Amino acid sequence: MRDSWKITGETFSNDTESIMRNGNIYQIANGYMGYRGTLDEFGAEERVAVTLAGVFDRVGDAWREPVNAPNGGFTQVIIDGEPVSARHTAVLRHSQTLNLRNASFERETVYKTRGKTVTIASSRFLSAQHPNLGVIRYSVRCDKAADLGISTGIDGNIWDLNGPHLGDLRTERHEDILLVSAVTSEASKIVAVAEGIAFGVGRERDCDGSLRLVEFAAEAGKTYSLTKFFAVHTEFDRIGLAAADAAVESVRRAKALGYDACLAAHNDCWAEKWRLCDVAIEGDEAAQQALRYSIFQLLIAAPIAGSQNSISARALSGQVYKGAIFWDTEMFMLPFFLHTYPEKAVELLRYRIRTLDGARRKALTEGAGFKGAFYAWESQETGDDACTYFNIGDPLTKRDLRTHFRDKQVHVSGDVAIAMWEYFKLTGDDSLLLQGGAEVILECARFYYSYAYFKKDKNRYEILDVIGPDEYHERVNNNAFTNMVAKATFEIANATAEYLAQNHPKAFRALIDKLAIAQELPLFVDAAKLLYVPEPDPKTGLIEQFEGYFNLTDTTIEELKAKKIHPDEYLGAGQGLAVPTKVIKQADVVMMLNLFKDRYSKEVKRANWEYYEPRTEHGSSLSPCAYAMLAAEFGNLDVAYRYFMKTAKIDLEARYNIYVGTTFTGGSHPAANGGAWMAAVFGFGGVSADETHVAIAPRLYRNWKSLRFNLAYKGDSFTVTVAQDAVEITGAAGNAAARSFVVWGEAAPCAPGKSLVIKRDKKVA
Ligand code: IFM
Repeated sequence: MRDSWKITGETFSNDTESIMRNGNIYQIANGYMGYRGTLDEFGAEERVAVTLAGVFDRVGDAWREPVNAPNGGFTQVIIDGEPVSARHTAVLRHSQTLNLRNASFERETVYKTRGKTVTIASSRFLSAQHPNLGVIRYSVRCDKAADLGISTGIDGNIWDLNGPHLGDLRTERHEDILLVSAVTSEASKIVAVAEGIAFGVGRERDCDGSLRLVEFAAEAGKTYSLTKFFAVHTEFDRIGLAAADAAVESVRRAKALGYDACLAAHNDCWAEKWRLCDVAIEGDEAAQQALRYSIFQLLIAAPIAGSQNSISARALSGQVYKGAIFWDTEMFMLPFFLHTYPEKAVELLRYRIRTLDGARRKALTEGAGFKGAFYAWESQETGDDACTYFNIGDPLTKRDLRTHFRDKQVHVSGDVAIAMWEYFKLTGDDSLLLQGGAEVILECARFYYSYAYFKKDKNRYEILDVIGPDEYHERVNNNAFTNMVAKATFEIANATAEYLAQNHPKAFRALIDKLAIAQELPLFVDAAKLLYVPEPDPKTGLIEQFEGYFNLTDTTIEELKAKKIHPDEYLGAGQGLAVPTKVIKQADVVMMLNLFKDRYSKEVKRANWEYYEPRTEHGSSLSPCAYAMLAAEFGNLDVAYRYFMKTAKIDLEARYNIYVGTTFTGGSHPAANGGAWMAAVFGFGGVSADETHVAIAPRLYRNWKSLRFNLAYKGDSFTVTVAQDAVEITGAAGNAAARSFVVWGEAAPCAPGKSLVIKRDKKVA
């Protein structure tokens, strides 16, 4: 039977690509750092990485990307003088497990070497309580007596995509604690890693600076266990102590506490995360495991408290996509946090507030220059855009292709504004608005007003020369998604102004003065009314993705792909094969219909789903969840399930292209993970919430007996269990007030500490 809390692999594949994909599947992280799912004895060649959240560096003209720290988790056994590694020692058996319950990674490998059988086992976790800390328990057993050496310490040989980011590596010893400190190339800031072990056996000597060698005569059949603590601190951490001292101190403290205490505290944190965020699917173990794994991916990447960091497009699995934050976060990941773990949603949103100045700089300097906040397509720690104008390499010519992701994908500002407002609507907490959120919203509206074009003869505003979510069609006019997002931004700006004027008049006046925006507010009201959004055709219900889309060549995805000359060839940009055709990269109109679901009828949703689905290549991992959610909404549950499983399994099975053009893109896909949660809860669970109530209109997949999830709403928490013919809602005892639920159209207020069951025939029990 499948254990949906564990991901287990029973073989070791000794090829670089499998090692790379497993590194993603089995990664652990704690919001501060990620540690790829590689074996203890592996190094840079096997793409070991300890990737640091929010710490960026640039070398020369290469792409800026997150910094990988020296690997404090390194350990290798040496038997009778020979180093043991799964790469070049005979592996008799191997298994590795990722425990989702507490984000720990275990491996056990049985080797045959020099006529002896050696078993190596280890278990590692990155503390959820003390995010700078990693803890490993490592053991070795040999069936015959042998001279064993354990080489353990900090591996300073780092895998980088565009490095080396760390220079001037220095090793020190602080009594029994090893310390490696290094300096980043761009900001000259210190990254320090300390490591200490608890192992009562053998003689210890330095072998290679940052590694120590413990030698002993091993008895036949006896297991020797070592505990290892490592800590990473950097000058980017904003703490009082110097990074090196802090790292040594963290290790010293953890050693004094011991493995069990560190693990117990870590486990408690994880128990709380799952209490808040788990979703249980009864009757479908494959779906259960895939969904839990997706949720796990979001939880390990979630920023640590107070960091004001966000989650990048490949989370903490490495340096892919420059470690940058895209619209992925607001549109695909944030809903999960907002509905289950709002304190993490706050960090994600604070990141956008923190980087508002970068968005302002981008507005001023991009193209002819605009006003307000033009959020970066690829945002790093300052909010300035990390995306280059030639962002994809052509594998055929090896030349970089001009892409317009950076200068024309303007919907990101509206995505941010919508996210900011969603937080306010669903939590009722206006503190974020007052602490910069309202400023973000007004500046985004200001940006769109300066970008929009007023077409006098049609008496409407238009948004010209953009890229919508579908990146294969660049520089298009009146993209439905973009226009709708811009319109919503104006509406939200107006609502924000109205809310603040009524409820916080002093703060409102101060903000208006600070931004000198008073004259512009009436223009936003006008724009909200007069901004053109392509309407569904009255006969077919179809919405044209952008002007002229319906005139493009109709072809199938298969026909198009058959024309490729190189497997990694990019289908968009300039002369890309998809450019003259109706083939789209990812959900675009369908994405809009999900985001603005209340504004369109079921018939329109179905018609557009059916039209765009065969034309969507799903060349982005963001795409399948949008098709899953919409199909669930209009009742095509089998198809919805297929797309749900596609999004939920992408990282579990690591089935994705690892090159786009010449760019390495292998890593995890937190947007798809967020999409899996949305497809389950919004799609099959039929949940949609606004400032007045939570609506639940379930359409459970036929193989599911029930779907149970938690919802955070207005500061209160609820557990919802959806069965085929009934919904049960339980309000936590500590809830502040009764909250309005509407189930299958029937009002069902849920009071603190109470449960209610609503039957499909609308009887409330
Ligand atoms: O944000 C996405 C985009 O929509 C498609 N290309 C990859 C980006 C990062 O996931």
